Amino acid sequence: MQKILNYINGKLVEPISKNYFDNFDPSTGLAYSHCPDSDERDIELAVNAAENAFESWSTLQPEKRSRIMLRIAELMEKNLDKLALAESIDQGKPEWLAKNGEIPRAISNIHFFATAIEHFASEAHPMGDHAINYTVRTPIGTVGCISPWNLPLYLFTWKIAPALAAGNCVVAKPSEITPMTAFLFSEICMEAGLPKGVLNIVHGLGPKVGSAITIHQHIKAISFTGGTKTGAEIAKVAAPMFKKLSLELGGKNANIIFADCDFDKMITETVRSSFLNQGEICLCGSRIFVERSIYEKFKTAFIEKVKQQIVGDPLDAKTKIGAIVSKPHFDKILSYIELAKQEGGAILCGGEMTKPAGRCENGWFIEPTVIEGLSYDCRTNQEEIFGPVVTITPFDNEEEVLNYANSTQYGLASILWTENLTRAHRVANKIKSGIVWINCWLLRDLRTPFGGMKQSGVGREGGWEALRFFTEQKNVCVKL
Ligand code: TXE
Repeated sequence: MQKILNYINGKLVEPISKNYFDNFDPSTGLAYSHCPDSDERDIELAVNAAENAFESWSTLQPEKRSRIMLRIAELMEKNLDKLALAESIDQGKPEWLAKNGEIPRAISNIHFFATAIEHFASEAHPMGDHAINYTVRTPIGTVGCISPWNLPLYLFTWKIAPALAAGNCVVAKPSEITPMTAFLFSEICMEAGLPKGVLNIVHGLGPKVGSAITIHQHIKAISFTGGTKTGAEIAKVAAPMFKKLSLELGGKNANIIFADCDFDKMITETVRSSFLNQGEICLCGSRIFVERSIYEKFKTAFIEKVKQQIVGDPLDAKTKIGAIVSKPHFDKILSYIELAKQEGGAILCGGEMTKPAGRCENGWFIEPTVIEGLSYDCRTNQEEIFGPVVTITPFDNEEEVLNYANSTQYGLASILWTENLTRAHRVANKIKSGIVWINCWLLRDLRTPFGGMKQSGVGREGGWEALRFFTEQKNVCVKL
């Protein structure tokens, strides 16, 4: 079985403990590689390597850092098929999705920040002919990036790219559930000539490796994407140490459908926003609210389309919904379907695990599930399920649906479907989420701020926001 290795100080190395745990292919339910079970000693090595590399990396001219990062992006492009296949096997997502969506986006992340840093400017505030202030932005030092399992390389690169471009050295921890593409990425960094110690990737369990990053004195900032509970644990440790924190946490997003929407476009996109990547995207619209006058029409058309979604082998081009990432997560989703039934929900389609024939018969698959008849404030409608499960609920007016939409502890994203321009802006203005999509979903411009309100997180990623997060500012006031 293939052994994944840590990437520390420019080399692929075993964890100090020499311990590994199994890494599973969710489509077969079988272990297929070994992941390092690293601990705080490996983090110590990684932090030392990062500290040693910092002086030369942070003082390298931005265009030189940019050139190395662009070389990484080129090599990722060259390895697109290999990375996509690895992501699909490791995560369970359809290979076509990894190949057409996520890996290209991971490449864009590197490319985007590699070029952005060449245009990153600072501000000056002249005080007439009396004095001038200028603000310098400098890299922070060693920073920690902790990423999740749902979009493994995509979210990993989304964090490390701005951190590196800004001149920081990084200690990164991919999810232990999906470590493979970060490992392949470390090989690419070596081939691209990234100086040793600039990026260090330490694999292992969250409570061991993740918390060793969080607590380390020399790690000055932490960028984290994952569950809200984990985010709170990280904040508890990091805040009293005065670390900079960017937390991208869970979501329970509303998809609000008004009767005056473009119905066909809305149905197609709503299937996507419900079930893409098995519903394991923090931006999925898992609570669907439909204006009562089109509720029955919506229900019929939606269920018909959902039933056409093929659940099966992620490597099969016809598959729309692949495997659920891990056995514990599979069990968690099924337990929420049970909860929905107990809460009085009616399962309109799906609701069961499924076993595709052949190679995937022991994999972790769940049918796309649509539930109705639940109150907006029940647990099924308030807690993040993070799987192929949506609820549908009718509403009568704007005020009512805004109350439903804003009722959760989360505030990451929302989706609105209406052809009424005034209504679109009015509702967008009142909705409490960091991102609002009107008549579309997951249309992303990397320059825009990305992040959530309430318990969906703290801070924003993307564009200048990310480069600002990964730099310290200093104001210099000169008397003229
Ligand atoms: O995520 P965790 P889990 C949600 C989703 C899911 C739930 C739990 O609802 O069901 O979170 O998923 C590392 N200190 N999202 O448990 O644990 C961990 O190793 C430092 C939403 O798998 O938050 C991994 O690298 N780090 C989400 C990362 O944190 C720790 C994406 C995320 O894992 C740690 C994933 C600790 N104490 C899950 N414990 C999104 N918003 O996109 C774990 N980690």
